[in-house]
Amino acid sequence: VVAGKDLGLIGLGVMGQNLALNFHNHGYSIAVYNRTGQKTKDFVAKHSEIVPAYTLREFVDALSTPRRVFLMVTAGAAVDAAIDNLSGLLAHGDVVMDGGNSHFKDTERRSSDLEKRGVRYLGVGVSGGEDGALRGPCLMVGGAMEGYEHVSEMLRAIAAQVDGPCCEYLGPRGAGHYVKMVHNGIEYAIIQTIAEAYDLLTRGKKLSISAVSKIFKQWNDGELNSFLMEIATLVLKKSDPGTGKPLVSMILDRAKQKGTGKWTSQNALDLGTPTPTIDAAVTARNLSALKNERVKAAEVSKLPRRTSSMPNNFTGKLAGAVRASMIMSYAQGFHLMRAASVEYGYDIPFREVARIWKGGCIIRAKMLDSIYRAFRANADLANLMIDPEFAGILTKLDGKWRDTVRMAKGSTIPIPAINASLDYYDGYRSERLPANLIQALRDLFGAHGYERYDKAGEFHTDWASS
Ligand code: NBP
Repeated sequence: VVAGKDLGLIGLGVMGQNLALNFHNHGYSIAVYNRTGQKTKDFVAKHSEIVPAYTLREFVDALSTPRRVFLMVTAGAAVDAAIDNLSGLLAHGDVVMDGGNSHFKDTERRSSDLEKRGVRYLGVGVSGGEDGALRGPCLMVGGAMEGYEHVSEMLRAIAAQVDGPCCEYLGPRGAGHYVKMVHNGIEYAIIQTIAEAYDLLTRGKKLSISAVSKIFKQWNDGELNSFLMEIATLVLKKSDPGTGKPLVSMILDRAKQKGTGKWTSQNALDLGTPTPTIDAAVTARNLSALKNERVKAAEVSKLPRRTSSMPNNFTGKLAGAVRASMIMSYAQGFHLMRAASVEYGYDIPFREVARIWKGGCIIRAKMLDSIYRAFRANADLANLMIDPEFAGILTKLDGKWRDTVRMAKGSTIPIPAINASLDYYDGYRSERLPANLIQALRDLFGAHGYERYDKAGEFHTDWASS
């Protein structure tokens, strides 16, 4: 009798191939299937220890039962197609994992469909890109707990290891994909913040790109230590073989996106939770995409001559502003997850989210140690900025942050993320905001009523009468 394979993986794209190798390298036997059979042939020609299947029947028959199936296909219709083709071949108790960047609501729908047929479904957020997939990704798992128990050992084995495996069960149904979505929203916000720092240092302070790379390297050796800062230093160091110029200076300033940042902002609006730095980052990408319009507008409406020059101590101030904006990015992401945890009944363990984000994923950063401590001290922390450690850090950064925003405004260089972060910080800590006037205006034109400080209940005024 030939023993069934430990795991079956469907989808031999960039991520799927590397995950299959990662499972294999950790001692698990693997069968693979890909819609286009040639890709399977090419893959197993290089990796003969992995078992190919050319039909889904062959694939499911190759697996030990209850089966473990990992889908790594393009998010959206491809996941539904793969599940449709597979589900008739599965048995009660089998576990299906979706490792793609699926929208959490799709995962909710698929898990309820498959649970009805006795198949346990897990939405597994995978972060770390192709390198992470091979060497150790961060795995954010949501779905049926019984399903997780059947696969947790192998998922924890292939995950990055930083203070334990960077893999955790984060709640039922779409919880894992939800956390992955927010991870990507934070990623958008931090990338935008780093891009603004680069802009202020090159166009504002007129430093060379290689000088900025060195500054980023210093930052990365300190409190700003993070994967994104590290790769920013590498990117800025790279020269273009054709022109000899820094490669980044030859790259069109028009950013693309796959939508996970937008999903985060859309969901934050649905839940009524402010995520202004993430929203600003999504909007900045949309604005960058309007390259042709920007070029025309720059001809018609010239930006005023820059009046302020950046002082000598600007770089130190900017480091403070970048750190603060990064803290705000995490603060908004965790604040949003807290709202979602209640709204969708996920009961997300925030401390564990901070822990598993320390390794394998794109937003791994030194400050996650402090975030972990904050949620260990208070599992129900409303916002990172009221954690005593972060409150102290932000108080120290306040002056540098504000000076950076002021100087950027004088220089006409847009800093939507750093600016939105500061307004968020100030707004969240404002005991009083001008929403009293908003309430009064709504009551005047729409009789929407208002509440008062001195009396309980809803009030309405005939504003026109004297
Ligand atoms: P690729 O584009 O490299 O591969 C896509 C895979 O999906 C191929 O194996 C393709 O099969 C398969 N597929 C498609 Br398309 N339609 C299918 C269908 N109807 N039925 C079955 N299989 C189908 O993608 P990737 O970069 O490996 O990403 C896979 C997932 O992982 C995505 O959801 C992505 O968002 C997510 N992700 C990617 C990264 C990253 O850094 N790239 C990181 C984290 C998460 P074929 O060979 O027959 O076309």
